Amino acid sequence: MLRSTSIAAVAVLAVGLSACGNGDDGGDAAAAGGDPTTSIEVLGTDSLDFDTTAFTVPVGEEVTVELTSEEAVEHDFVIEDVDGQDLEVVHADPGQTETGTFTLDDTGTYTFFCSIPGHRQAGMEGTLAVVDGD
Ligand SMILES: [Cu+2]
Repeated sequence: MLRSTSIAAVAVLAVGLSACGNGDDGGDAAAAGGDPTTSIEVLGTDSLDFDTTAFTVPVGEEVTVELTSEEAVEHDFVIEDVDGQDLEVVHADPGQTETGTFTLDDTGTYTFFCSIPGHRQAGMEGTLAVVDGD
């Protein structure tokens, strides 16, 4: 009797854990990219990196992206597959800071990248988590 009771308890615990994992995408994303923000600042470096590669933004709200390109190389900030198309938010020439905006109407995890040829392949991409603002 004792044995079957503890097996049942383990089963309940396992169900609880997996339910939590399935419903917690927003929480995981927030942990990766911090609290939701409507103001993103990102630096594209001359060595073909973004200085920050994870952001969390609220769904349905306008988000401002301030992109700075370091001295020698131009960069842009493109969100992959927004309603089936890549969305270019902002482009900055070398040494310039430019601002663009976007609004995403569906929660989920998107990928952003730099579309200048070769840059994404060099590592210029990151994760954009879109979460319920609450
Ligand atoms: Cu770039």
